[in-house]
Amino acid sequence: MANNSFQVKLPPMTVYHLVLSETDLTVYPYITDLKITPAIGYSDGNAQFTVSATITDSDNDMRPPTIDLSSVGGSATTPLVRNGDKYSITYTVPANTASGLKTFEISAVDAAGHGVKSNVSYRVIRDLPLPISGTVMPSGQVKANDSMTRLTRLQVRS
Ligand SMILES: [Ca+2]
Repeated sequence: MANNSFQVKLPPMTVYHLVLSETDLTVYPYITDLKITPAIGYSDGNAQFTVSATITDSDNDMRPPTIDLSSVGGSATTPLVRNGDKYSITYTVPANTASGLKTFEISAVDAAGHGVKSNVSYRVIRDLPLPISGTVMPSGQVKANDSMTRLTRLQVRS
């Protein structure tokens, strides 16, 4: 040991528990600016969202980061698309996805087994189409046949 420095050579794909100083933590992958846009959408098969983040690793041994999209019918290890330090994925929510709040976990691991995870949430709303059948009234208005809808009057223009 010279100049307070030392080297630890670790085999890849092995998780080690090391006591690290604060300085050594910079060798871990690091996620910032994580966001999802938009954060809400219908399950009508047309809704898209984009997850983006800045992910860095100071000693450049990070493996490709992934996102778990299994709660919306995607792969649990969907790769993020890289553009420099920026990573993103645009995904279309499949039709008939169960409504509710979904959590997507972004995961970045490096060759030494140092890992970091971070979450974003997305709310899926079930699409309830309005009934389109109705009765044309003498006044020219349309009265919807479905009593469940609040659309009870609709002006018909020629
Ligand atoms: Ca690293």
